[in-house]
Amino acid sequence: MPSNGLSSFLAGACWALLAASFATPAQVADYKPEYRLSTVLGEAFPWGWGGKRWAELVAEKTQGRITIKMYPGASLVSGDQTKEFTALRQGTIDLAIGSTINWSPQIKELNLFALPFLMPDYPAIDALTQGEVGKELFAILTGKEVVPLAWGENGFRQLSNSKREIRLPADLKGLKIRVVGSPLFNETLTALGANPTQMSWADAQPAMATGAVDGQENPLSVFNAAKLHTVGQKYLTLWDYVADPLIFAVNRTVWDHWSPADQQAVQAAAVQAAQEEVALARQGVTSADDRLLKQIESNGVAVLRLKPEEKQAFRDATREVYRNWTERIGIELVKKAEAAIAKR
Ligand code: X2X
Repeated sequence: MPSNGLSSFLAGACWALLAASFATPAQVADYKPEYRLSTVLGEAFPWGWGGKRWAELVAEKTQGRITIKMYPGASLVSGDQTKEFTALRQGTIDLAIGSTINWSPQIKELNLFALPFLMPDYPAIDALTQGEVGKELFAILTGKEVVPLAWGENGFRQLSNSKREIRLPADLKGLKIRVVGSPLFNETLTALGANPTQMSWADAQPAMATGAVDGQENPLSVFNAAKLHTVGQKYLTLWDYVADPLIFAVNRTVWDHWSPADQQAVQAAAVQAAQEEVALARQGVTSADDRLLKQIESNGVAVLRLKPEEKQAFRDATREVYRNWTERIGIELVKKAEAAIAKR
């Protein structure tokens, strides 16, 4: 290259660099100063911890171009967690980490995880979320103006109440149990002889404190961090009847106005935060590591571990509900899920 050719090449390169450095701020100028992330539970819970972690990793990976602020308590939808998905879709919420239960009124396929006794253990959850079923569910969300990025976890939901030990369906007879979200929960608890009543998480705690309801079902991490023993929940049955995964997702319009590099950063941050969040959600609640269970017991809660035949009685009593909801969720999808679990 002749020397004047070289200098004009260098000048050209300088201009290109300069143009690029101008292009970046111009692009960032139409970014919002703050993106609002909705969660139901706050930082004391794995769910809210995961939200904080996502925000932190996004700030790091985008060098501060994207700032996420977390709004726990589903406060962006006035606490009505079953409206979260609609708000995310419409853009009132920019990002969310939502439970499959809370989004199932809008996406019937997400009821899959609430089919009673579908998933016996953690590998079963993973077989769904990390396999074909998870991909299919994400495709459904993508068709609804939402960009799903990663699967987190609330956890296996255990049954607690203030009245008595529950070992068999007959023990549930007439107990008022708070449930959330989908009518599937109403039908399951009704089939077991209980008297379910739907309300948001915000309303659930006062309802337990006043005795308006006798019991509830939530993962042990939630039971412990929310200190449900202080609102009369003295009996806890470990029955693993359903588990709710969480979905890390972004509103489509918000996603589309980010640069490809920032989209990639937000996605990588979601995957990492979700992985760490799932590990945290599973801490202390297994036979190998039962620290959380010990803590709950030390608070005076009677923790009941069911014998296989006792668990089977709950399973038998909910078979009809399982069958009915298989049709509503989609027979193909449920069959695919059952096959993935059998192969785990
Ligand atoms: O409301 C509940 O029970 C909770 C916190 O677990 C969910 O948001 C699904």
